Amino acid sequence: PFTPTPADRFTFGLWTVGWQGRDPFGDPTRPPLDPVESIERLAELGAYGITFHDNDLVPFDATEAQRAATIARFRAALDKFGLAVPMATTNLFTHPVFKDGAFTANDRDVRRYALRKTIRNIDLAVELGASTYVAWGGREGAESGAAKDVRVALDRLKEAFDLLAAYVEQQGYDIRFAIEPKPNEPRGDILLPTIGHALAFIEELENSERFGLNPEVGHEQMAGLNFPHGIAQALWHGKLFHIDLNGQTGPKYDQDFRFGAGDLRQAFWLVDLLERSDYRGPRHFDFKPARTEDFDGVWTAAAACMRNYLILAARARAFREDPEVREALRAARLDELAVPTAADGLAALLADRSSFEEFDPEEAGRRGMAFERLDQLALEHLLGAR
Ligand code: 3MF
Ligand code: MG
Ligand code: MG
Ligand code: MG
Repeated sequence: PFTPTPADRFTFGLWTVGWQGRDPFGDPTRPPLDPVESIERLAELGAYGITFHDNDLVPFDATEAQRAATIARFRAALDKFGLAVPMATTNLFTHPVFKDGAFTANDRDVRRYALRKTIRNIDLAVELGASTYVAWGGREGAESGAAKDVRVALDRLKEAFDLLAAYVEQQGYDIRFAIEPKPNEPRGDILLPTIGHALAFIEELENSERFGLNPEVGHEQMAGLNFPHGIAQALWHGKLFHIDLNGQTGPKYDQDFRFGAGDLRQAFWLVDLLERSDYRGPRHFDFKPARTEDFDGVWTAAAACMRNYLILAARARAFREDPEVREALRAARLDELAVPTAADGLAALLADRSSFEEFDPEEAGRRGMAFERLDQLALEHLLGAR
């Protein structure tokens, strides 16, 4: 029952299963993985699509001829195994040229190069059928105070996104941008550190309807934030364009565990939220198979990401359908939260003596909220005890 099919819209980054296990303290533990093999294996496992940074597919120093041949071979494999490319993104972080950032590098020529590199890959993304272009500004930040004038850097970031939007408008491309917030790593502090910062920034862009978010589970949790709450607010603003699913155990380095590992309770509430929302985009996994693993472990972890999502969706459904839960939700007055506070209007509120003069805060303060019972029911569903 927990076997994924393309209808589930599960997607993986080429850089996830292809991660070789290089970390700040250790060399790679796995050889490179051919993107064509990733396509074949992910299709076998029931995935819907694959995503990539330009340089996950085409090496940074490839010639024009090598680039064309690589893309042709990749496209043939997509057709053969039936995988889609719903999203693509740019690597603006690996090469030393981006050590001080891309769109906000102090060096102007680096900023111009970063825009051209991005535009070139947007063309490829659209050619391959992508409708979302992700922008993670991993190097847009600083380790020290005077090195980056943050207000001016935000001007440059806005300028970059305004130019990219102008480009896709001019080309008539049907593609939207999804900004991915992250608080730190690899920079000491990164610009647009959380969902909230990014939502506020987007409103300042020329073409703000074209911009939304690609939040990642672990990134918000690195900042100690509640990921399902962040996603709920992104949905509320109509700005959840894409999502990076993975696992994290609290404020640590970016762990990128397989989905379901890490904070399992937040994973449960996240799936409960997504499945009841109007989000119809891919369920995209941005995880790193642990560097202890060989390729068997890589494919086990990839399959587990999808399986865990489906298990959590089934657990969340059972929770919502349980008559005792429905009763507990009423006891916790969730239906009352859905009633507008003053649909009778401000004048009626001011004239309503029962709302203030005759209101008994002592009595209201004694009412139990019955949240513990509700949460225990959720925990028992999550644990499979109901
Ligand atoms: C880093 C990330 C990135 C982004 C990617 C865009 C390398 O922590 O999460 O992965 O997700 O650049 O999708
Ligand atoms: Mg990440
Ligand atoms: Mg991560
Ligand atoms: Mg990510």
